[in-house]
Amino acid sequence: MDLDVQTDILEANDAVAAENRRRFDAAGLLVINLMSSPGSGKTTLLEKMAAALAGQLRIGVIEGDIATSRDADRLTAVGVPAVQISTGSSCHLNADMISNALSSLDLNALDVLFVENVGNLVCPAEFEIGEHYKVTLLSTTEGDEKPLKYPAMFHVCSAMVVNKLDLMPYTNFNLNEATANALSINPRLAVFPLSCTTGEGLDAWISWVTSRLDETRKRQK
Ligand SMILES: Nc1nc2c(ncn2[C@@H]2O[C@H](COP(=O)(O)OP(=O)(O)OP(=O)(O)O)[C@@H](O)[C@H]2O)c(=O)[nH]1
Ligand SMILES: [Mg+2]
Repeated sequence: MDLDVQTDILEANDAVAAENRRRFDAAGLLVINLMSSPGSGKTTLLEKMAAALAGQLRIGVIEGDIATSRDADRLTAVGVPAVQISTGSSCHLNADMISNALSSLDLNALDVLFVENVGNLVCPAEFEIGEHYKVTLLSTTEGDEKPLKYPAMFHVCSAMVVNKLDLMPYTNFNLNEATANALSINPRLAVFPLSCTTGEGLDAWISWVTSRLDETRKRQK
């Protein structure tokens, strides 16, 4: 019985996600769902991208948090149109929440919409929101075994950003081990080691995003 209820919830969510995707495609928009543990650096990465892409790509953000509008405020402060969803008790964003937030954004005025999901490596992986790509962040302070402990997250994503490379010398995090662990779950995962603090590795990540935009636009034609 419980299983049926869960299946119904996911099916209803998928139908709204498909409608969200139609809206994104009609607006010629690339949508990337960013997911990670709390504090891995999702909002910081968005701030860095906003600075790096200013004048080249128009980015917008939907922020999902249990409470506060602090992350949306951080992006608004650097000139990015940002909408905050406060989920209350929910540990993930769902397609309905995204659909409602879209009315606060001018989709035709954007090239890439990033959705920052609620910080955790579990439930956000289960819910489609209509995005084109799912991306996870793993930071060097979290442990290189995390892909093995939270396999669903790494399985559903197209890319993994390994953030906080600048802190690696002070931890026991092994980048090769983390990469091998993630690829053992998902061999197609693109891996981007970087540091939001020093800027090392940001270029490769940004070119992955711009390539996905080109590819998505071709499919949308
Ligand atoms: N040393 C270092 N600190 C970083 C880096 N990236 C982010 N931080 C710091 O990590 C902390 C958390 O970063 P956030 O960007 O708020 O993390 P988040 O994933 O958005 O967190 P939630 O929204 O709570 O899930 C902040 O103090 C950042 O300044 C990095 O590359 N190196
Ligand atoms: Mg954040």
